[in-house]
Amino acid sequence: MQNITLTIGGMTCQGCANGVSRALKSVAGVEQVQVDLAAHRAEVAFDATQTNTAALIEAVEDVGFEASL
Ligand code: 9UX
Repeated sequence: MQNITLTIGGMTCQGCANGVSRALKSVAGVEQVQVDLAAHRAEVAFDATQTNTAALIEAVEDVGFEASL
């Protein structure tokens, strides 16, 4: 298991945070997601044999937000 904290850009309400959470959870191998709207961060725990940081960033960007490590 690997844990990362992404900085998320563009979240302005809890709906945005829920959307980011859903997008991350939809990635195969993601085990746990905690999105903090106020802190503009998402903590993600995932199986590194199934996915990687680049794929997680892409999943967030695909739903209209920015993500960086
Ligand atoms: Mo809230 Mo976010 O109404 O795109 S869901 S601003």
